[in-house]
Amino acid sequence: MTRRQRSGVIGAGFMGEVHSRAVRAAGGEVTVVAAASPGSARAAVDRLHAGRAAASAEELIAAEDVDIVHICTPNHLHVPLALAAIEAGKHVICEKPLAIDAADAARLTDAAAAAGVIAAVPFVYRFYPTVRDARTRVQRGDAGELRLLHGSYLQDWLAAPDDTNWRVDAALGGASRAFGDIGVHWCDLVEFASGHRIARLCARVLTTHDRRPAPADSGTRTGIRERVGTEDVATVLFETDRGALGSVVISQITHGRKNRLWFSLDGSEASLSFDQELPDTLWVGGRDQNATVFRGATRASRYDVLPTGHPQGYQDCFTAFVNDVYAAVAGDPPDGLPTFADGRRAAALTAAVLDAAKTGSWVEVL
Ligand code: NAI
Ligand code: SOE
Repeated sequence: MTRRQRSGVIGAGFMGEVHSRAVRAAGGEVTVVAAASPGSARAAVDRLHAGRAAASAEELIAAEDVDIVHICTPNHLHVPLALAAIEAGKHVICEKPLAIDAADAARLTDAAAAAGVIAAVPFVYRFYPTVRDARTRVQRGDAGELRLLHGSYLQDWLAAPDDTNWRVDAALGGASRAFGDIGVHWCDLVEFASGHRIARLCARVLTTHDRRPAPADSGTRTGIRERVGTEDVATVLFETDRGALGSVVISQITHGRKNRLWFSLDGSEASLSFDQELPDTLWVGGRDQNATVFRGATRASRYDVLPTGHPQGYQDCFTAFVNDVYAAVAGDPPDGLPTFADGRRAAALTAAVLDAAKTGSWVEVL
């Protein structure tokens, strides 16, 4: 019998919990957890169903009973922790954004390749079966030639002036917030489903609240209102390497929209549209009739784990992602696994958006 994969989870917030549930559902075990302090790691052991707490992230990385290091911390810690894990010869799952600087993302990608470890980034929206269905339809030619790729990723959790989080602070989250935090998911998903690559873009960004309370994790006193250096909104116009046009609106201040990642791929024969808040269906638009296609109705994939009509969701995507990481570790990397190369691509897109917004020019995505 093969041994269960042993995961070590660094960071015990929203993602630490989601990763831990996914590890268990994928048949692995969380042997060790590390958090911001030894005390918060001990407090997280039961919540994450972990074997034990490590006193620090470094101790977890060095632990003999950790095969895969999951980095679920604020963004500024991703590079040093991922590098340490790679140097220790561990497989790594590092949360997005892989790095808050494009050069660092490239350095990490090269280091992982040189070490020969599995290095993945949870662009998990790829794991909705309806997204895979859209991708298959595009590859099969059902939509014809794609001409227009468009959509939005809208949230409202930072809509009020008193809303705050470590992501607001550029030193912890990166110089781009709305695009770097959620715009990268949209671009990854649309490039994945369409097969196109964003070749050049122009962009505008907007900061709607110029001061917000300092987040607790920033090391400054909570309650003090600090100047905000990161954007709440980004709009991007782009052209792809295969001649399509596109646009996307990214916002964290749109009242009523919680996690509305929506895209439409418009081709010469059909349009395909996906909404993350209603992920069990894919909309297929035709000249004479439209169809709402249920997940699993026409072609069940390995990602369909429940019968049609029993909704699958976000946590299922994470389970599928960890499952595929485990398959890659076992020597059989599945098609579509998001890797550090995809994290590097996201960092390049983020750098291009910031550059385009600053200069007001079209920017080539490197
Ligand atoms: P969070 O604020 O809920 O949790 C962050 C955790 O990191 C906290 O438990 C904090 O105590 C811990 N931490 C802080 N400093 C640490 C240190 N030095 N060592 C160990 N732990 C430390 O944040 P959340 O939402 O869980 O985000 C974490 C990461 O996951 C971010 O990079 C974010 O961009 C990414 N994320 C990705 C998602 C996806 O769909 N792939 C969804 C949500 C977040
Ligand atoms: C907050 O905007 C957040 O949790 C992002 O950090 C995630 O990447 C996104 O999947 C959901 O929203």
